[in-house]
Amino acid sequence: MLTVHHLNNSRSQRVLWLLEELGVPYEIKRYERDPKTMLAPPELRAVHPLGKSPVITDDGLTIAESGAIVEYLIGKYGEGRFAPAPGTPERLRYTYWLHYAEGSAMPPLLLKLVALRIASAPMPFFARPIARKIAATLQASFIDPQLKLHLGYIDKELSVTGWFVGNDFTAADVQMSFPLEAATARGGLNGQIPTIAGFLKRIHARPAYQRALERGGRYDILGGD
Ligand SMILES: N[C@@H](CCC(=O)N[C@@H](CS)C(=O)NCC(=O)O)C(=O)O
Repeated sequence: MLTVHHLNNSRSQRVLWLLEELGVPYEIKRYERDPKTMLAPPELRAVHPLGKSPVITDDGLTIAESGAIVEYLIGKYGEGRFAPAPGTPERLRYTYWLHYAEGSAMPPLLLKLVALRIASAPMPFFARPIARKIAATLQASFIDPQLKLHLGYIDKELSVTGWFVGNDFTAADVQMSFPLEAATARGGLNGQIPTIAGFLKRIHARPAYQRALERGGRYDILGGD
C-alpha cells in the first residue's frame, strides 16, 4: 500500500488531496513538528536523508519533493486524468507550473516567514531594534516587491480560465495550491486578489480536498514552512 509520510501543517496535505482526487488507496504515517523549531522530527530522516515532508513510499520506491511526487502519481495512477496529453503545449505549461510552485513562488514566501520570525524571536533587548530593522528593511526592499510581482503574474495567468492549465482542474492546480494558501496566510493577501481568492474557494470546496483535510488533520500553514 502507498504510504504518505505526513508532517502536520505541511505541503504533504497537497499529496493527500491529489491521492483523494485520484481515488488511490493510501495509508498515512504521521510526524509532528517540533513546536519550538517547527522542524520535522529526526525519524523522517530514516525515510529520506533530508527529513522533509512530503515523502511517499510505493512499490519499494521512496519519492520526495512534491513536484516529483505529483509527476509520479499522475504517471502511475492518472489514467489520463488531471494532466494534459504528453507532447502538447498544454503539457509544457503544466510542467512549468509544477516547477514554478516550488522553484519560484515559494522562495519569497519562505523569506517572508523567516523575516517575521526574526522580528519576533527571543533575543537580548538591545539586539531587538537592530534585528527588527534588518527584518523590516529586507521585507520592504526585497520580499514584499517580489511577492507583489509573483502574485500579480499569477493573478493575470489565472484570470484567463480560473485554472492554471486549460479549462479544467489539473494536478498543476494542486501543486500551486500551497504557495497560494501560504501567500494568503502569511503574505497578507486576505482576499485582496479576487482571482486568487476565487481559485482557493473553488479548490477548497472540492470533495476530495475536504476528504484530504479530514484524513490529514489540522492544517494551519501559518505555523510552518
Ligand atoms: N520543495 C520541497 C520542500 C519540502 C519542505 O521543505 N517541507 C517542509 C514542510 S512544508 C518540511 O519538511 N519542513 C520541516 C523541516 O524542514 O524539518 C517539496 O516541495 O517537497
